[in-house]
Amino acid sequence: RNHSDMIRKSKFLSKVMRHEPSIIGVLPDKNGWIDVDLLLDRCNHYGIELDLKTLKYIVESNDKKRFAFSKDQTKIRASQGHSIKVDLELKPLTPPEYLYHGTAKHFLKSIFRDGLLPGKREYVHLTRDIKAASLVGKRHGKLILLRVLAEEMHHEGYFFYRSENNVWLTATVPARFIKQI
Ligand code: HQG
Repeated sequence: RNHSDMIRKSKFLSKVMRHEPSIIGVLPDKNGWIDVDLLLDRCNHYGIELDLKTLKYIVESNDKKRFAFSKDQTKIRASQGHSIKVDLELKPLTPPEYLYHGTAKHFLKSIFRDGLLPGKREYVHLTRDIKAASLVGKRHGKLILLRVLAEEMHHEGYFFYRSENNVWLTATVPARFIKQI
């Protein structure tokens, strides 16, 4: 299999399942699920060649496990990162003491003024893994690593969720819970 072709298809699937299902004319259900056969059919019509075997390969080999099949394997969705409104049916959890968020220097002033905001997405994305946070931050510019006092936020009544692929999600992070590291 051609690696860069898999990456290209995986990015296309992220776009469809997280942000713009309408580009191929599918409508995810309220929990974000799309029928697998329909997805394959619509992708092929759109010009993205995809069969079930390749889709399964993309799901399994994805570096961040971005997609998940339903239990009965008939549906698929993105595990996090959505800008479309989806109910991922995540239960609130007690977070670890610290979570990390990678961002860019040019956002810092505004982050320390307004806190971390979800922007176009449904949630602010946080991780336990400093390395993963660094990679995310670098995509935006000169890397800045932020430590979020997650346990303290939790004690003050803020809700935390963890996606299927272990990304921590919360609505917003007020500036007083953020420390630059
Ligand atoms: C920043 C990856 C100014 C925020 C990761 C970020 C994640 C503010 C950018 C997922 C701000 C939004 C999400 C404020 C936040 N003022 N800037 N008040 N509050 N920002 O792409 O977290 O590889 O929407 O720091 O693992 O970078 O795509 O979010 O820099 O899960 O699967 O606004 O992307 O997953 O950028 O990334 P994004 P993100 P994938």
